[in-house]
Amino acid sequence: PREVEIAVAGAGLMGAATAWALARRGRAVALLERFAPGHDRGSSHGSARIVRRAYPDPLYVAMTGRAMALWRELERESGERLIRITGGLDHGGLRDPGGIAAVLARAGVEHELMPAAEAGRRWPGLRFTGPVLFHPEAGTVDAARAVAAFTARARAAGASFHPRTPVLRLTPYEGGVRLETERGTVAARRVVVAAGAWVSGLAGGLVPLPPLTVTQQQAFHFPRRDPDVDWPVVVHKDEGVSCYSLPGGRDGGPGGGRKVAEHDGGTPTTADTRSGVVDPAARERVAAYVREWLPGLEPEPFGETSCLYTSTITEDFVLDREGPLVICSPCSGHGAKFAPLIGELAADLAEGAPSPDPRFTLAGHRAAAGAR
Ligand code: PYC
Repeated sequence: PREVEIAVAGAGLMGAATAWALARRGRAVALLERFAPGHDRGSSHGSARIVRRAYPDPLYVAMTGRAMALWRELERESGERLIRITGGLDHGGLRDPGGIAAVLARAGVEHELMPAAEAGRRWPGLRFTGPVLFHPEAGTVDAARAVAAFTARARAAGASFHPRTPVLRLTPYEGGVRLETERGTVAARRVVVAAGAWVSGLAGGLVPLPPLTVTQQQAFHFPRRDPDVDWPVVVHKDEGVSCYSLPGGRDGGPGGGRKVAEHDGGTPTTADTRSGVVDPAARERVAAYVREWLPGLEPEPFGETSCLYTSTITEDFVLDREGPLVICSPCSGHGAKFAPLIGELAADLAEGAPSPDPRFTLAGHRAAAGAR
């Protein structure tokens, strides 16, 4: 078989970022993708994902800072504008804006906590009922362009890229892993499995993965009543509400409207059996949310799309190595903003470093699952 030092299975955001990180370090990398470059079957397509610093957990806040520096590096290297800063709003009792504000204060991240009435004055077109957290270092990342930029920079640094090359089986052996693909067999010293919803099929029989759920999520694009007015990205969580919204469309142009979706509320599925058909009940719930909470939008969506979440019970990432296999999935629906950092961390794991945090390890996830 053909030999490579490190193979990366999956060229979505995480896999392409990992290939970039490894190739920049001078590693011989092959990046394998089962579908066409930039396909829409997984979790990395479309133009808009949220980037934000606001997390209730200091570990993630610190990671957002490191990720943002790497996004800027990718922008500089690629000459592409990928990040659009809009600021971010967090509200709703279950989002606990005050608790997040305290975490941001300790981390030295600029923010403002304000009453609902003040937020309503500042951002007419959005509705609030409780305290609102604003932080300026939030916005959107263009996911599809980011995948293309990671892949192009990885190739420029020497990585080989193999789209339409499904990995059928991984077989670890002393000193490496054999990858059987639809286009032949590859031997690699290490394999990074960044396969998103395909992770169980590829690695489930080889490493003790924690319980994972795959859901098809649906997102909707609504017209803004005034195309000249848009708002920060919003995360809203309360009893019966778990929605986010952000400027949609490439570069936030007027045609993009606003993307609105539920974070919870996905339809359980699998990578290979998901329908891609948008759940009409989700469309109705999101339109009702828009009517109640986003009066600056027309409540009829003009576009809709679906993608996959692959989630752990705690929504912590899985980033660990077992023998020659690095597991760099899943990202539980909130990983896109971390992609260049996750690429660095997966590259570290492939080079022999330990997992960056016990919560991201396979054992940590199993313990968390057992404790529930
Ligand atoms: O990370 O903010 C986020 C997010 C919202 C919905 C999916 N991810």
